[in-house]
Amino acid sequence: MSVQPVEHIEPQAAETELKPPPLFKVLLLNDDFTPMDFVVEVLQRFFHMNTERAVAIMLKVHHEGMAVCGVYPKDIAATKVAQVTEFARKNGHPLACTMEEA
Ligand code: TYC
Repeated sequence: MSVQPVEHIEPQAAETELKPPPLFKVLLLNDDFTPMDFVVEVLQRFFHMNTERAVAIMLKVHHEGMAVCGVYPKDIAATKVAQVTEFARKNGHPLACTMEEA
């Protein structure tokens, strides 16, 4: 059996083109009950923000209704949402965290 020259088996460029994986924004939503200090702790613990940035993002959510906490590949974004939601519920707060395609 003869080996085919590679130019005869190479797929079309369009078939092999690799798209970058889609990214997802992780969002925090405002509510009337979750304490501001708790939201700041969430942003520091799960999104690795310093205090100044965490306070700024918390206040953006408080005044504007929502803010982006970070942008990640899908599985990492989903893990952040799950971790934040579990942490909030375990502490008795209704804090809402969601994700949407960037
Ligand atoms: N609005 C809340 C309060 O006044 C604070 C808050 C900020 C809650 C951000 C949720 O994602 C949030 N205690």
